Amino acid sequence: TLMGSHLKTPEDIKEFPYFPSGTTSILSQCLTKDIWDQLKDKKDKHGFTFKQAIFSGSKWTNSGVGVYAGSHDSYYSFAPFFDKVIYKYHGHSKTDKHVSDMDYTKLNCPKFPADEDAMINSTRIRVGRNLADYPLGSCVTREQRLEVEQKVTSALAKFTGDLKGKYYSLATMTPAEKKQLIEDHFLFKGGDKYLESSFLERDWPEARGIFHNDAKTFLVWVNEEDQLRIISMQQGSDIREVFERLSRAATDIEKVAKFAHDDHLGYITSCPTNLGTGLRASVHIKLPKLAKRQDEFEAIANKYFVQIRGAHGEHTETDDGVFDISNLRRLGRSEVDLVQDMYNGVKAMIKREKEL
Ligand code: ADP
Ligand code: DAR
Ligand code: MG
Repeated sequence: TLMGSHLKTPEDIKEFPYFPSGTTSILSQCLTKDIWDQLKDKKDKHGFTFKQAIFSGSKWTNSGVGVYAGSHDSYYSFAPFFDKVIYKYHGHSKTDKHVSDMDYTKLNCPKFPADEDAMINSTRIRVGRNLADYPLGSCVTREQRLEVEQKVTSALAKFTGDLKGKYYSLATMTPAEKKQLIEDHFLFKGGDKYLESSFLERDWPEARGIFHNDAKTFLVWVNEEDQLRIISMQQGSDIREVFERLSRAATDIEKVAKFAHDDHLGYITSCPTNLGTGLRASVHIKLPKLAKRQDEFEAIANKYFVQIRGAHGEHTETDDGVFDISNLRRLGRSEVDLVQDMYNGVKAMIKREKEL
């Protein structure tokens, strides 16, 4: 499909962006002429422009969403637009409140029986967080990004027990070390064109890195799409153990770092799809029979509000019948509810797979 890929910078968006017929991005569904006229020359309080916010989806018209905020204030300076995006993706209206709850004892996720456990390679739960006193990744200066790295890594250096670990800067890591960490699904990939066109890859790889404990069951990505991605993961299907470790780690970090947050949007993130909890809980699961029945596979995903991704993450195709199944919802429901969403969706897929 014809993309807006001729656009080199946000200022190249001279008039209402061109979306080819068949474009389905949330940007194309929410940007109306009058919103364009209202916001086209507007900036948020950090100087982040509306055109910067919509540049990714204007350039890559095949985006699913296509918009990124430059700061907490973007969501309010560009409210006529972001309110529609947030309602479209989350069903969360202007007056709705977000209440978090990371109490893992409330989970109703009985252990998978042996035959189902055998289908699940690994479990991972992550939350996105950003520091309250800085703009978001799309708008930070080089100096600010280095300060964020310094604050986050010095907080993590104090962790003890099973959360004790080490920080590995992307700038000093060898290509072989980086390749291994990515192949083992521990480290983010660079060169994502959507992130690149949202200004999140500026000065790459400076001030980016990964903290992890020796067991690589607790990891923190620094300055990828969000300033922190706090991750708990392990082989197997013990969702409760993974969630317990994540809620403990996120709570410990929040004792020493103030996260951007408000009672309407919850935790503030670069992409509006991650607002609220910033939580994505996933399993890597083998579903070879469902893989051959895409319609049925997607029908179950839709019914249970779960998303199907490839085994190497977003925008990747799955290679060997292994799928990344995760909660779709992020905002307006608690972290416990969303882990429960993933569990319920996975149980429904397993049930169907076993019948085929
Ligand atoms: P996120 O939304 O957390 O950034 P991505 O889709 O960008 O997730 O993928 C990030 C990395 O996490 C990829 O390497 C992906 O393979 C890995 N990953 C996601 N879920 C799991 C899982 N359940 N087990 C192992 N690795 C996972
Ligand atoms: N490339 C963006 C991704 C949207 C949701 N995923 C995130 N935030 N990683 C798109 O609009 O498709
Ligand atoms: Mg990602």
